[in-house]
Amino acid sequence: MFQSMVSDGIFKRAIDRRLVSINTHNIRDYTHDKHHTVDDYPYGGGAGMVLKPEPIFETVEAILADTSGKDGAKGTPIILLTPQGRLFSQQIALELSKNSHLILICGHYEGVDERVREHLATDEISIGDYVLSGGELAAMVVVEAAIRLVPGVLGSAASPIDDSHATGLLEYPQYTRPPEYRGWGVPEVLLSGNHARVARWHREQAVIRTLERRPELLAKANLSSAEREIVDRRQQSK
Ligand code: JD8
Repeated sequence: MFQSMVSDGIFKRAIDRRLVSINTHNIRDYTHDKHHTVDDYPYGGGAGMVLKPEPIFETVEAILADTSGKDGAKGTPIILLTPQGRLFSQQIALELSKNSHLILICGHYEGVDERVREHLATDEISIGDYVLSGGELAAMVVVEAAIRLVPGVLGSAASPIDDSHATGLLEYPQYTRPPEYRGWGVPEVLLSGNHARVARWHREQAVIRTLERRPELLAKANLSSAEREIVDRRQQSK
């Protein structure tokens, strides 16, 4: 699964330029028995299996031993992906992006022995309130959101500072040619060539769209007093 992240797109470019690297480690390689056992029955009974602590501790300790000499490796976050973790956000992605190293632990199908949370993980993250079969996709979401905030990864064209959720607002509506499609036009202001008017319209549309779809985001957004007035006026007329 992780191979798909590194084999194309902006990450391949970032990896080729040595801005970032992604390594995967199989806990099965850190077992000592003939069957490479990574799971066992839950104490006290119940459905399913539980990932044993030893292979997870030994995998993470091997990674830490390998990175301990490197710059910034001290205090490397050890993140367990779990539905019980704190809810992932752009703010958390930004915090994580400032670390030189991150270790993510993802189980598949099974739960993880509680001692991994208690004595190994430094952080527990969930990517949302829905059920996945494993932590891999969640780890990929966290890695993707954090990596694109590493300086230089996106190049100069796209700035993550302007991203929706970085501004705290949803994106404004976008259009491209043709100017009329099946009778549906493009807002006149976008064809006007007046950059100041266009910029005002973008910002206003972002505020209106956020108000209509995700009003709870507006509490944290940085709005000008004029923009606050747009919001207040619309909320009163409802
Ligand atoms: C890690 C195993 C599946 C856990 C039965 C089905 C995150 N937002 C999120 N939703 N789900 C996960 C997630 C699910 C996981 C694992 C993350 C490892 N499962 C199992 C035990 C109980 N379910 C997630 N982040």
